[in-house]
Amino acid sequence: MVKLKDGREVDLELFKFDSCPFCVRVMRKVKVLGLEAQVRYRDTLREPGAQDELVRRGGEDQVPCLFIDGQPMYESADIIAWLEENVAG
Ligand SMILES: N[C@@H](CCC(=O)N[C@@H](CS)C(=O)NCC(=O)O)C(=O)O
Repeated sequence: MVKLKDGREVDLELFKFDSCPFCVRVMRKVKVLGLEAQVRYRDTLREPGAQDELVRRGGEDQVPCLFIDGQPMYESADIIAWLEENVAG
């Protein structure tokens, strides 16, 4: 769980793969914010079934996708903006 600036605690799960430059940007932000231990990484290339799960739950076959309490957020710029706005660094 990750504590937000407003005091809420949310579950963050990031679908990604390491050679995706958009994912790298998001993972860098996760690291800068000190959240690496709290965000659950799901690698769609290495983890069998993760890509199918992403499509089933999120509706699109695109990474990065951050699930915030189970709600999908696609687009690296949107994810980074959300992290900057909501998570204390
Ligand atoms: N505009 C998106 C681009 C993401 C993107 O193109 N991701 C690629 C991997 S690097 C992908 O998932 N491609 C699969 C697809 O679009 O079906 C972002 O910034 O997050």
